[in-house]
Amino acid sequence: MNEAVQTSSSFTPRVFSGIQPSGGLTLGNYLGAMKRFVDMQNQGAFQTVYCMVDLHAITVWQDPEKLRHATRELCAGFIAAGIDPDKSILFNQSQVAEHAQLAWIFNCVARMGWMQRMTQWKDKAGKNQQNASLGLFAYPALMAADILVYRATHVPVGEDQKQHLELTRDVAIKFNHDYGVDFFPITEPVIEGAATRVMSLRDGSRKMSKSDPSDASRINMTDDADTIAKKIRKAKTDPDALPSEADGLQDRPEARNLVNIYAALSEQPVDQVLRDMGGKQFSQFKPILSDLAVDKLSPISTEMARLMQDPAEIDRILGHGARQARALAAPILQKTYDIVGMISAR
Ligand code: AQP
Repeated sequence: MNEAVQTSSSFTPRVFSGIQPSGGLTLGNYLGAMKRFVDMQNQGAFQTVYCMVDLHAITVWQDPEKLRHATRELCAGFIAAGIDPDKSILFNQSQVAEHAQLAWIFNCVARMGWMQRMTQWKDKAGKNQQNASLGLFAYPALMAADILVYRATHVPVGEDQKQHLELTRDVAIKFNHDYGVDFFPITEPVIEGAATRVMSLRDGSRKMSKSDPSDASRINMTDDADTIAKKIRKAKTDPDALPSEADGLQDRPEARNLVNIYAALSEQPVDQVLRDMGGKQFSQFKPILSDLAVDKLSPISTEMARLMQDPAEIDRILGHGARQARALAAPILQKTYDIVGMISAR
């Protein structure tokens, strides 16, 4: 074993996670990911590293100006939601070349069969896989590099990213095994809370997504109060009243979704929400949910709009974060190159 390589017991407790600037932030991104990023930052038990994964976003076509705008808006969203650039490292992926460099190594570790099994690849490539980008196919190897270039020990994500996290673990295990080292940690996914999978407001079987063609399917973090209220009012539901216990939500995906959103926004367990709301019709529950959503989301969207008035300041924050990120990533990449057998400049 390479002497310079630390063992897993010495891994610094470190959180990494990212969000694609592939459109505007949704309530799903906020509850499934960003709100929990803030919690982990504030717990103080981890060093926290958060990234706008612009290299991931271009695995499907992005208009360049819209991509730049979405990246700045996402950064504003992180800060408005409570990420403090003095407490967390906050940056965009393309400014830290080590992500792409480690991804190449992992392209040579991961197997074609692993990638072919990824449900996100199958969903996004659809029936026309031959015409999908090579980057979309290799997406999970870049994601493994994002995480392992910091030797992150914990990754908060929504339920949809569970399979990619498992692949990250497989990459770390295979790399460690192939080279006889204990260099990369076997990262723990952190998938917790009532809103690990926020569903579309129009179809309780589909994930709420920023790239869904229907704007009515999602709440955007930039939506104003009237738009939020209208989308919740029009959200698909069923004719029955809310149950008093969680069992009563079985086979009622739209009802379960709205209850989960309420539970996550109000930071209460689902059981408690149903004890309070059980028996109410949706005509009564939806306005209560709207008021809560507006109450929680409006301060964030107002702050995002304020931050977006000064794009130069956002770029400065991203540049500062990228320098901090590179300082962590560069020695880890260098050690990886040493392990693999590359001769580096001395
Ligand atoms: N609906 C969701 N419920 C809970 N968590 C969600 N996340 C996304 N949608 C939901 C979590 O948000 C983080 C960032 O996701 P991403 O931007 O990297 O990509 P994604 O998962 O593919 O999200 P979208 O909104 O569906 O993007 P597009 O439409 O571009 O593919 C992740 O932690 C994710 O789990």
